[in-house]
Amino acid sequence: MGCLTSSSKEEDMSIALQSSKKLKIVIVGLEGSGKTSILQYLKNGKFTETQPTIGLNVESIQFKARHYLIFDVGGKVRTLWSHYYENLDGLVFVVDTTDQERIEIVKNEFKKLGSEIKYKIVMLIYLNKIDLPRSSPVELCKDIQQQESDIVMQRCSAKTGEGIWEGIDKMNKLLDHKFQQ
Ligand SMILES: Nc1nc2c(ncn2[C@@H]2O[C@H](COP(=O)(O)OP(=O)(O)O)[C@@H](O)[C@H]2O)c(=O)[nH]1
Ligand SMILES: [Mg+2]
Repeated sequence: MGCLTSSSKEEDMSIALQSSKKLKIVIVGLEGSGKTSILQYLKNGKFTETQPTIGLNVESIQFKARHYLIFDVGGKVRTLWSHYYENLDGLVFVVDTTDQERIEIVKNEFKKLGSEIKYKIVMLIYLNKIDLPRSSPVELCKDIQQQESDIVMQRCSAKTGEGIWEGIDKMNKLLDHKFQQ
């Protein structure tokens, strides 16, 4: 028969408590990187053609015992991203691995996150579009502020679904650690 120690009971209790509330996640990334496609995949379990996002998409999704409220902020006006950075439980940063032309912009935007988000954050970086032959490896350097944060990376394709659930699972595990502390 299984036996829980008091500390694991407390851990289970704290996970159960925060599972019942919706966790706020924001997806950012350059326009066309695949943010809405990833969100649609998470919502519908399959790829759906997207329209350019004007303003904001918000979806509520459940993964394991956790409820996420995910904000997909249009990539065109990048200064708007920071309006969503308050009280975040996690941030998803999407990179188009086929877009070599804008890779320097991606690197700068990633670094900027470090100075704009002033607290330790759980972050998932999706390296998207790996189904395409021109997909190449991407390296991102952390800003000093980001050294503190918990960051995981996942190669993925919103077209085939490869890596999409693995990414959320990695972020979910980081959140388990965060709420156990
Ligand atoms: N081949 C491929 N195309 C993708 C992938 N993710 C997104 N796309 C396409 O890239 C374009 C932009 O995607 P979208 O999700 O609207 O990007 P957003 O502007 O970041 O929301 C669309 O034509 C998508 O079908 C992917 O993983 N593989
Ligand atoms: Mg979009």
